[in-house]
Amino acid sequence: MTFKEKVQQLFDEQEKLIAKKNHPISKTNGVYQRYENPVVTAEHTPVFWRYDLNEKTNPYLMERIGMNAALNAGAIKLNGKYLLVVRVEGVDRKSFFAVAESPNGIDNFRFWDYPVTMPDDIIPATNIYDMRLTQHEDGWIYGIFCAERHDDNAPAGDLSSATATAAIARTKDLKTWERLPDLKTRSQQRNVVLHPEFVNGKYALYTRPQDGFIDAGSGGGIGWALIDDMTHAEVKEETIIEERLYHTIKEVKNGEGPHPIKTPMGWLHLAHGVRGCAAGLRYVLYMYMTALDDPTRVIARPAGYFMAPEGEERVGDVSNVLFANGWIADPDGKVFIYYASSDTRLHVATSTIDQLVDYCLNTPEDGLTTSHSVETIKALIDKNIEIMKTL
Ligand code: M1P
Repeated sequence: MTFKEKVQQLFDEQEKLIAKKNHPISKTNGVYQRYENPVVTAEHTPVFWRYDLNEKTNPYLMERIGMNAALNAGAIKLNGKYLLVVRVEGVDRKSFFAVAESPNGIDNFRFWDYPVTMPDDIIPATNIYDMRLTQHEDGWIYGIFCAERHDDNAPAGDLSSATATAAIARTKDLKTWERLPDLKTRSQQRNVVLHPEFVNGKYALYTRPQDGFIDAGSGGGIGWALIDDMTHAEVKEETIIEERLYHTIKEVKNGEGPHPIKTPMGWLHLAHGVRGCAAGLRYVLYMYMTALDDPTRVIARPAGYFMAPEGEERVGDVSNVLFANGWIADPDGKVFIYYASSDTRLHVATSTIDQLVDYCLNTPEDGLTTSHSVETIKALIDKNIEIMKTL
């Protein structure tokens, strides 16, 4: 094969991958629908990001810049297109943002030609990732993401200790970004999300206070803070609205996913919960709802997880993880949930606002003990035994 033919083959294979139709899998639990193929993987990143296509400088047609994973994406619909701000991680372990665009939200995701140039003019970070996008009623699209830096207070020789802060940028088109100062808080923060509306005339943030880079420690769960000015954002007061609890799926940590969706019945929230087990940490997705007139008041807490890793989703760079920081609600009520599995690849699941509200309002709460769980199951059996007689 000539060099030119080999290059053509690379492009052809990638085109086949991108154009592959994505079909719903036959199994569903009535709440959401999974799809056969991941929507974005490292292989979806353009060939011309990875290969030097000049025969003179790359006679063996080697991949010069490897991509390791494509995961945790913020999501937004703009001008009729489904857009993901994907966390792409290179083989050098650095994550960066890149926009992938699809006409239908479930397949044909194609990266824009260049990754995002995120201004680094405030305090440079070593690594950035996991952007939550919010089209705020002030007219800007905000991206809040984690900025990771080495912890210079760590003992000499400790090259692993790091700090996590919430970095903030805003844009109108996902192309040009204005970087704003990182969020000022007393503790480290990850999983910070901007609520789409003003509350009492202020910006409102979902926070996730944590003692260390990994350890939530005394951080009690998902917090809430009102902010005067996003250009100098500072958390002066933070209240926990969605707690971590013993022997639940969110015992070790939790964190807000994308910003909540407004429905006539309340705000729909998607979050992740983490528990420890012999295999390490297990990350699952869960949902809750808050009141329309007071987004800090939880009105529905369905027990347990909404989605957990299944099949190939269980295995990857960080196995046993589902993580979501992007979803899109269409005007007809269809909801596209973009979730990453095992910090490796990105998938979509679809549902509707009606189904998700029904799930939240009618799934029993976690009674927090085995006895309560058994009583809840027995109540359903009693009801069903009567129904089954009529079938
Ligand atoms: O590895 C799983 C996830 O771990 C972190 O999430 P959290 O801050 O809730 O522990 C993040 O690094 C996230 O990117 C990653 O997917």
